[in-house]
Amino acid sequence: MEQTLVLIKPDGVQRGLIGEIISRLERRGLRLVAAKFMNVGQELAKTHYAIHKGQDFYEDLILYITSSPVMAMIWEGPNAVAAVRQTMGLTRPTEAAPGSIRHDFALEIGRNLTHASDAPQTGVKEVSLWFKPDELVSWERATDKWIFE
Ligand code: DAT
Ligand code: MG
Repeated sequence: MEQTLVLIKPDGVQRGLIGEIISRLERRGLRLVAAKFMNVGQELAKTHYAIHKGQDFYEDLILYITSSPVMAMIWEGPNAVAAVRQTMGLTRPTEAAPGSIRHDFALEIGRNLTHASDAPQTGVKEVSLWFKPDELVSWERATDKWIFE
């Protein structure tokens, strides 16, 4: 089953949007596999955002993600990566589709509330960066057969 890392970033946590965001992912039909509420250290932040090193927003990105706790989660389902990216909306909130989280709750690219893996292979990499294997819960929902074909 395809898995994706989802982070509710410090702005989402501080603004009390954890429940709202989890609720939208549940409603979409995705299945929660792991969750932890945590502070992000420098090392993890830099590894996670290594691809953006050298960009002019990189230092602010590291400051932002390490500034206050995040809610880190793994969600799974068919096409989980694409589904979650769609539910989050485009990176720049003013370009995000109406009804998406970034459209409905955000204004600025540097305060866009969430992170989600951008491809299945990135999902695999990010899941193992953020979680130990024994933190993942393999389970079946009573509703799975009505959501997963
Ligand atoms: P996404 O979070 O949608 O995967 P990304 O991987 O391109 O977007 O960038 C990671 C984060 O970096 C993004 O959520 C916000 C910040 N960011 C990206 N591009 C930016 C820019 N041009 N100016 C300021 N912040 C930016
Ligand atoms: Mg990204």
